[in-house]
Amino acid sequence: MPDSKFTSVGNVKSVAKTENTLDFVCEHGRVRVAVLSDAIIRVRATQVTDFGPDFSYAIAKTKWPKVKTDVKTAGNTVTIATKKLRVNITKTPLRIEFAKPDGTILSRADARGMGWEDAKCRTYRELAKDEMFFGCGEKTGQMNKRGQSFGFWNTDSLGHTYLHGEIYVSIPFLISTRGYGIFWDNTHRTFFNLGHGDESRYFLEADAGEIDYYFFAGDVKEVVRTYTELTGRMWLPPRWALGYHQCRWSYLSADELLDVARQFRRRKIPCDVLYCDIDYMDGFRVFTWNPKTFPKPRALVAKLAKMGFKVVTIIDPGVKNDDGYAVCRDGKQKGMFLKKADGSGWFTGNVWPGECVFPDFTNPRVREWWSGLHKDFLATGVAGIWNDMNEPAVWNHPGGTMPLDIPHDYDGQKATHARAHNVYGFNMTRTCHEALRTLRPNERPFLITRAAYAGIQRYSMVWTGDNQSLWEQFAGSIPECLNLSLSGVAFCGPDVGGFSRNCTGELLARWTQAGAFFPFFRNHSAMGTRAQEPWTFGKEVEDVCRKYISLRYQLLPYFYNLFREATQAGTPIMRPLFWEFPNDPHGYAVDDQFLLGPALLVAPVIKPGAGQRAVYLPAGNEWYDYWTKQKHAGGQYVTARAPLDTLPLFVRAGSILPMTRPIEHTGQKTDEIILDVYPGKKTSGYLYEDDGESFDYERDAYSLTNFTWSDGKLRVNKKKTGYRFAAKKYRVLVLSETA
Ligand code: MIG
Repeated sequence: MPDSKFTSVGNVKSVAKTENTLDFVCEHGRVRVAVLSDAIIRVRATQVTDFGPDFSYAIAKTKWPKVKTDVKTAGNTVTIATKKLRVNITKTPLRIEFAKPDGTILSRADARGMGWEDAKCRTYRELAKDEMFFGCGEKTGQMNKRGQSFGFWNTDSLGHTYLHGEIYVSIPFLISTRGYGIFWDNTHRTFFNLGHGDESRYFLEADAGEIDYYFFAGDVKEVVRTYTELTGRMWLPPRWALGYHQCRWSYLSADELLDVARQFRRRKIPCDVLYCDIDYMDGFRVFTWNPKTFPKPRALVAKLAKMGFKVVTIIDPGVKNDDGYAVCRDGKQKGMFLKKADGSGWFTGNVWPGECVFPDFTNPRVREWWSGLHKDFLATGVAGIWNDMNEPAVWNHPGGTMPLDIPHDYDGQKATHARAHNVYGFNMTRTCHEALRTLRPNERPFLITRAAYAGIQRYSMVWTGDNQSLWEQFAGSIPECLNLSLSGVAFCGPDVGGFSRNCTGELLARWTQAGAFFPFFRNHSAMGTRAQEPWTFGKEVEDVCRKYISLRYQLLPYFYNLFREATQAGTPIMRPLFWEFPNDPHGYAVDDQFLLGPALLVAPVIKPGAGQRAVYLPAGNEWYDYWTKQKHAGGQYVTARAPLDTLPLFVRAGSILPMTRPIEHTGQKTDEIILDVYPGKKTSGYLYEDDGESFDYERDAYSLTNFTWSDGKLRVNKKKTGYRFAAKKYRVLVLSETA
């Protein structure tokens, strides 16, 4: 038995109460249960005599207003009651049960409860018969994680498949369909077993450290809202980041990049962002440009800007170990890099530049220094930063990362890499975010990171790393991004077309169709694979790509609404069917379709050769086929026609989609909003507008307009009018209500 050495915390020996906290001294450790709000309970446990400092990189909100709590002891049980929860804690032995105020059980400890196995900490909980799990951050495989087990350990995983549990991002956050969620906040290697091998229980464990978890009571929406209240929410990205991005490892020179830009404009394929992957650097030295191939970065960026393109450049954590290189020399002088465990010198490891030293991003002093390095670099006018390899990937050490004993500052707490690993990339990208905010105080930053930990949404969007040009991985990107979206990271997406292996024309056409509806829309491919830009497979595929990239741009007002919703309540932009239709049980099983916001149902064609597909229309609403405008009842499968140029797409009856005429990049202004009306019992929509680039929206410089449609008439209700350049013209498109 893997758990034969497990020791639970045992019986309670004494209880003390302070404010909203109960402290239990147990036979084998201490347990602290704190009420943060009516719906959030924090549970900590330690096997040593006292708790460590209360510190977490993930948590954004540390001060909670006092909530009314009732604590009662009756016999063997202490009960904590809030407006939304009842926590029943039995004392011999200590077991925690969460229930609704009416007594309905939400979650109960398994007979083993929580405790220790050597350095490991673990909590066992009962698994209910009908329980399903979602969230868990960036995970491959099916959307419902019940019956699965996987680790959380940020891993550079080129060539990964659905069998790899540990990939780039660790967000140990679980959403249960039984009306609760759990965030397991431990940065050591973590492991979730969600009923794998034994369907009567699930368990969460970490290699070391304290048990520290947050229990959220509520339905899925409420759990995501409160989880993101605790770990923070994204800011509104610059509007251009919602456009189409084109990348390649690598465009090898300024001329090549300019050529790609010209192709987009000449072919009238909309695009906003071009990337410089690692080869723009001088020998892979971060913060430098290759003087031969990218001799005048400032001029290049300016030239592209004139054509309506932004440039995003990659920055890796590894600093070439070369004392002739200023970043390395300066960093060594100032003691910015990680040292070996025995103190005998810098820790070195190999990545792209050859032998490298690595900044300790868990040290505030190092973060400030690294942040400062962005100053000259950003003076080129580069618009955004891409952080890669920040798991961190280190090729020549076992496990492809640093030895676990490398010492880190961990914000003064001193920890080894075993504890710092999962927050290394988080802190790198956070540093870059802070640099952008400092250097460009009223400009919304754009960052893309590969590695992350819970709370990353405060600093960056996340793309899902090195996928492959395979149909199965295209299909897998739907549940992967849905779960990531439910885990606080609403702004996410895969490499469209697939990174490694060779894409085919059909796959690119289908993936671009679908990618147009993901929050992040970037085509990227690996060195050595065939070219994958939209025009590289001939006219038919190019036309399909143009059509859907254009549609994306026409839908930007709708997308922008959704991004704003994400900033406000952590609301996912792409949503599983059950987000909008929790009472339709079939929606929980559908992970080859998704909703974009409340109104659009996207059903990508994920099989080669398919000319049609079955689409499940959620119950409780009627749906219009976007292309034929034919109306269907919900709660059934329909067969959608899907020749190569047609992505099955449905609109919820009762929606008004705000759109614009086609544009080629977000710099092209349109002063007219097209309201595409799909009549239902009640028909409404809205439009959020601001300048798309500054933080003035936080100071009321935004407009919010509500629309309703009834009796053949549009009603406009201006709720907020803080944005001076809000659209003045609306054009209504409406289909006949009898269609
Ligand atoms: O070892 O920078 O996931 O997007 O093109 C490969 C080169 C390093 C991995 C990233 C990929 C990027 C590539 N990088």
